Amino acid sequence: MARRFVEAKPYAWPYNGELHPENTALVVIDMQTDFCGAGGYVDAMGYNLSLTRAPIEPIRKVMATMRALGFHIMHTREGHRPDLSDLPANKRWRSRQIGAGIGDPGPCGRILVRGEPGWEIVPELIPLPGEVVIDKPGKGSFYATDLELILRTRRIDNLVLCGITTDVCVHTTLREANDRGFECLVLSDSTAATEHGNHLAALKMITMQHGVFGAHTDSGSLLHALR
Ligand code: C5J
Repeated sequence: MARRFVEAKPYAWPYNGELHPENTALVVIDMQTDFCGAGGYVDAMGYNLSLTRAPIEPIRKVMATMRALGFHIMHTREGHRPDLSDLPANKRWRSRQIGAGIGDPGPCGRILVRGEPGWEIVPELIPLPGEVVIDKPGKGSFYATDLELILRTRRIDNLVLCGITTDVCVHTTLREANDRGFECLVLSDSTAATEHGNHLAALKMITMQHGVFGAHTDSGSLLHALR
């Protein structure tokens, strides 16, 4: 098969040009109402929702194209069991200090609890039947989930990462994936942080050491390469 590269920083991605629907997954991280909807967790903390909502449209476009081309599409949701047995006490305590207690009631139901309205993926990015959805109790998508098993079983080498937030769940997942040998690309306009400076810093970190965690580009460059 012909080799194909995406223009990216700091190197044309993937490193070996082996970019195919069979070996590549789009991983859409935590695009839930709790992170980008009115009345959710991020809103309750007082952060600017326009930042975390900005990736919705670029992700929608990339997902539509990658679906049509037959790439693997995967979604993650951060959330806890209703009995909170998987919620570390320090995570709960910290969230309560900022007025958005995980497990406490809010306008979108109990914050970050599985099955509640706020925990659902936003309507624009609803998974299709059959797409993998990973429920995770932490920031990384590998910790305490079967994501790695699914990726290895499907022989997936490349991960295109997008979603919320650049500096927390996207970066944690990126680092977990990179250490496991997956070749990662972050879509810079399809991810956002609760502070724009953190978003920029998180992208810059990727480019150190000639791509210490992989590479980043925007959705337009990826779509151009897939044409
Ligand atoms: C956070 C996330 N920021 N999905 N979660 O708590 O990034």
